[in-house]
Amino acid sequence: VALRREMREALSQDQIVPHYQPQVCLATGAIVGFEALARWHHPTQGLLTPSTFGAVFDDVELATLVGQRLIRTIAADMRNWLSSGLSFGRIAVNLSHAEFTQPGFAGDFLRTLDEAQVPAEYVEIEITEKVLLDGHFDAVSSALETFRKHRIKVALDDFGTGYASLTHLKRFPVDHLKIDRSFVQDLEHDPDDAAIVAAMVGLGRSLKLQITAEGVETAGQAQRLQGMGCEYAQGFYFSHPVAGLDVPDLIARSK
Ligand code: G
Ligand code: G
Ligand code: MN
Ligand code: NA
Repeated sequence: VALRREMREALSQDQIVPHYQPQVCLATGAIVGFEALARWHHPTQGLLTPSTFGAVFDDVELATLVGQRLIRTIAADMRNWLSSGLSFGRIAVNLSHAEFTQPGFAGDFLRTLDEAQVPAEYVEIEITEKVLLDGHFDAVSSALETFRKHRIKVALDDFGTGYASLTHLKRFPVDHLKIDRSFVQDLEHDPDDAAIVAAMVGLGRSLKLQITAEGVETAGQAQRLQGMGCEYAQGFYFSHPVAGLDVPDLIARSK
């Protein structure tokens, strides 16, 4: 209840903003896109990550309000970048199970992009297995179909951490697997983790999915991943998430 009041206040003061973390091609180092991550410019506590306010994404009303604000800001950022001729690749937007329960959600999302004159194909959505498990099978399926009809790619986030990951790959249309960072962090030292990641990469490749390893923090991890046939990566080794204003610089420096 306190969070609800605080979050409404935060939205009215424009304190909720997206930051952007690059996703890179391991072979070339080129930035192929960014993941948008919610941040709260808290008036007294500084810049907060969803570890402190992520509960908003579980509440239908708050998730919808915050989600709408974020997508509007992301669309405005993308419009600016497009207008200045910047090639930023694809922007991945995290969507929660709560947002999918709202009727008309996919249509509203698409309308926001359209109003900003941002082609939908520059956007990707990231969902976790929780979205797929939530019992709203028909609503989720039809939203995903709508997104994909507009050439929005669907990424499965935190891949490997759920209990039925393989079933989901069969039942839902997914384009992109994001290997959870819990498997990546000890990759160089734990042979079991290395075997698991190699298997996930092999699975993704045989299903012709894009594969991105998350949470890459060292050159050694990047090298091992590339050796396993993983094409893309994201993590502090390449860059922390940055404010929208810093995205053009980051792209310029990566060239
Ligand atoms: O940025 P950080 O690592 O703190 O993000 C923590 C978690 O919060 C991640 O799992 C991420 O997917 C989730 N998250 C970040 N931004 C958003 C958002 O805009 N919407 C939703 N639903 N989840 C988000
Ligand atoms: O669950 P999701 O993949 O959306 O989570 C992304 C979160 O992971 C963000 O909060 C981001 O800040 C964090 N993150 C991004 N790169 C790294 C990294 O290299 N190491 C660690 N520990 N966290 C990372
Ligand atoms: Mn994510
Ligand atoms: Na993840």
